[in-house]
Parts: sequence; C-alpha cells; structure tokens
Amino acid sequence: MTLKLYSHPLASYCWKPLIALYDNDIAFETVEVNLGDDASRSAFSAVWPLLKFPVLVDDDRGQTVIGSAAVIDYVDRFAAPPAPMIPADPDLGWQARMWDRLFDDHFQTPMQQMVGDALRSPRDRDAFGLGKARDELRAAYPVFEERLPADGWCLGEMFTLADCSALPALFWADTVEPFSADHPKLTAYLKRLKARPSAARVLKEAEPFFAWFPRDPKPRI
Ligand SMILES: N[C@@H](CCC(=O)N[C@@H](CS)C(=O)NCC(=O)O)C(=O)O
Repeated sequence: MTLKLYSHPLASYCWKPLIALYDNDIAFETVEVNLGDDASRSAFSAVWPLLKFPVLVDDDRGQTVIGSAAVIDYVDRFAAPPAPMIPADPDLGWQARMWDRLFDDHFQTPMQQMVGDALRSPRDRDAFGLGKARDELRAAYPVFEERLPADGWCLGEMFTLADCSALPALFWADTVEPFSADHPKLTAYLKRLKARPSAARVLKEAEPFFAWFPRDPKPRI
C-alpha cells in the first residue's frame, strides 16, 4: 500500500491521523503543504480544491481520503493496523466517534477561531468572535473535566480515535486558554497523551514550527 499524507506539522487536524499512523507503525510518505507557497498550493489544489488538510492519497487503491477522522477510518480498514483506532465493539465504536466529534467541536473549533483571529490584520480582527470562542472553550472545560476518566485513555484501556483527537484538541486549547487547578483531569489526561510515543513524536516534529504560532505564549511541549 502506497500512502501519501498531505499535511503540515503545525496543523492541529493533521496530528490526529499522524498519531494513528505512528501508533500502528504504518508506512506513509508525508507531503508538506504550504498554502503560502504558490507551487505547493497549486499542487495541493489538484488533490483537494477546497485546500483543507489532512488528505490521504492511496495510489494503489486509487482513493483520496479527506478529513482527519476519515483518514483514520480508512487506515483502520485498509492498512491492516495491528491495533485499529475505531474499536470493533459497537458500543466502544460509537463512543470513539462521538468523542472525536466532541473534541473537534468544542476544543478545535473555538481554538482555531482564536488562532485565525490572530492571523488577521489588526483592522480585520473580531473582538466579539474572539471573546465568544474563548467563552466556548471556558464552558467546555468543566463539562469535559466531569466526564473524562481520571486515568487510562478516553474510553478506558484501549487507545482509540478519541485519544488521537484529544491530543491536538487539548494541547492547542491549553495553549490559547490554559487549564487551571480547576481542571486536574484535563491536565493529567493531556500529560498522559503527550507521553504516548506516537504523540510525543508528532509533538517533537512540530516543535521547530512553534515559533511561527501567531499568538503569545507560544506552545510548549
Ligand atoms: N474537519 C476537517 C478540518 C480540516 C482543517 O480545518 N484543517 C486545517 C489545518 S488544521 C486547514 O486545512 N487549514 C487551512 C485553511 O483553512 O486555509 C478535518 O477533520 O480534517
């Protein structure tokens, strides 16, 4: 199987499939997308004209897989991973998918709005939208704090799609709106995630790009 992952080391959604691929030791080639570079942008546009990544291309099967969760699902089905990220148990399966959505909707989305605002020129910034995004993160923290387990992974012993999703969600949310003493479970879960070798590798590869992060404080592993 010849897999190509279009991604960027700083792109939070790309971390999800990267963690899944590294965790299962699946061979793939990375194509780094730089939307600020005309050649890279136009090459990527031929793959996916809407210019969002990650995108996985499987040359052997002639498939283009768009979106972080779809890439993990595809790899689970066709790359024969030793430990699939979407559990075969139906109840664990829907829960893994649900938590993936929840981390995206309630952490990644507001976090990306805050980062997106910082990328605009001061004239185009949106103080109302920024405050709303921060409020959404602040509202999510106690809800997740109550529902996440005190140890292990999101669904217990098995490392799943939910955990692949949680690492970038929690890491970047904690960067833009730090967890506090009120969030011991979120803090401890993020620490456990960072220590997972696949996640630690993703973080190490992203670290040289942290200086480009458009807000202060810069991210720290
Ligand atoms: N729902 C998509 C979100 C993809 C997404 O927003 N990716 C960001 C990078 S983290 C992106 O492509 N940003 C480029 C842009 O918006 O111009 C997924 O799960 O993959």
